[in-house]
Amino acid sequence: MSFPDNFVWGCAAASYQIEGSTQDAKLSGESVWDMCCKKEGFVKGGDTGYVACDHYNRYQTDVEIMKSLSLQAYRLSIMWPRVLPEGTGKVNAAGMDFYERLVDSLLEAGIDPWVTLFHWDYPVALFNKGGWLNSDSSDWFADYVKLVVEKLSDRVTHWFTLNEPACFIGLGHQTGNHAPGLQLADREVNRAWHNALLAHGKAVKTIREFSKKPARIGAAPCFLTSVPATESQRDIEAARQYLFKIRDNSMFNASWWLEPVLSGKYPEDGLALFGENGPPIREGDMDIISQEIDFIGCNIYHSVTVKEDESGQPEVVSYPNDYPRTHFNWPVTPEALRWSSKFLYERYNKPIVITENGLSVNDWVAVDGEVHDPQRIDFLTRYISGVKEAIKQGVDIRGYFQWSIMDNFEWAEGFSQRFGLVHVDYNSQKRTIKDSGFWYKNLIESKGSILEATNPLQHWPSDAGA
Ligand code: GCO
Repeated sequence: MSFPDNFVWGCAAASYQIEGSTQDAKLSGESVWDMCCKKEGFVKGGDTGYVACDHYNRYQTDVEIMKSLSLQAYRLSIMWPRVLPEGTGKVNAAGMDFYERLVDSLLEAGIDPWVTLFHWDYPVALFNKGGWLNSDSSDWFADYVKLVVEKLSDRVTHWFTLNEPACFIGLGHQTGNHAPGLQLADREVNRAWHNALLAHGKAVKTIREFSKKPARIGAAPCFLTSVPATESQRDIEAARQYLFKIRDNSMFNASWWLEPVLSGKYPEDGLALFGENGPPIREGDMDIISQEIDFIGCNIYHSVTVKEDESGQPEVVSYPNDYPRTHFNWPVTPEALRWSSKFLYERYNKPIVITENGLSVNDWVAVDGEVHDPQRIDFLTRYISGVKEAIKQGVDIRGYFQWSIMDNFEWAEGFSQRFGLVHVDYNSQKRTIKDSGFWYKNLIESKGSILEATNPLQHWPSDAGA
């Protein structure tokens, strides 16, 4: 079996991580990431996104590289304060023009732009008015979305609302290690969360209402995913239960986002856990939040492994010290995409798009001038084989977006984590396509069939200590 003919092969990146020119003379407003980059100790080594990959000035070169790699689609995001420096009101025409030119170049190169409306670069001007805690915040977002949709929807047909609320609310407003760096109590965190859910729903409505072409809309959440320790029915059920239950007050519980969006209600176990610190739900809110979407985007990098314990409950199996890990120290769990997509599809019956997947490797330009990254090729081979397996078992997966087309600014980790298929020298801005980039090109051109030549063990290492 190969991948379906209409399966979409792409790469992803995000505005703040690659564009640079964030606080430039071109009238962009600041984002909360610009704000936090100035705080000592916030980002490793004092790195900032002020220049990053200078994609704002070099986007044509980057689109040429994407074309040379035969990408069919590219998932980009729009920097809200670049187009609306104050978050609302006056438009920065030069900023909007940048995205128009980028979209046009992609289309000329035969690459379909899939646009994420918010990937964490929140306008400081709105943060100063309370940001996601302000009850107007979902309307601010909807107004911004309307502007973008009016400008781009004659050419863009695939949209994502918010990227990873678990990160920008959970890490941004609860643990504080992402921008805007707040550590709030559960009640406030849930208020921000609820406003983000409303923003998602209003964005979906806005896209449907104003899009010039029929739009396909998804969300791109992230959450803690799980894989079963063995293929036994009991471990599979344990992994499924673990995925969907609310385990603690973290925003990384899958159901805390998915249930409101896809079922129109918060999960009971979460409401019970938070009690009076739960989200401030007003009449009508859940209808707004649960607007019909066309697919679920999955940003998945790794999973916990779960088995059924003696009392029949899910139990997390710990990874031994010698377990394979990426440069980020994330465990390599080849079955993550296979099981997560299957569990989600069985529960919600919505098409799935893998919107992010990849790994960081501390790779460098070798003496021969090339970048050899066999671990990335191996990782992608294993994970994408899991996608193939899921499709074979009937899961409706429409596309795969590797994270990321190029090395970039990895948030609080600065430039210390390289996720790209293309190496970036941040001093010279030289781009070097890595071995994995050429491999991915072959994968796309063969419609995934080069995977047939390999037979990656799905259970790897064989028993994860189970
Ligand atoms: C994410 C982010 C990306 C990260 C990537 C690697 O959506 O978490 O979208 O911005 O760079 O996930 O950590």
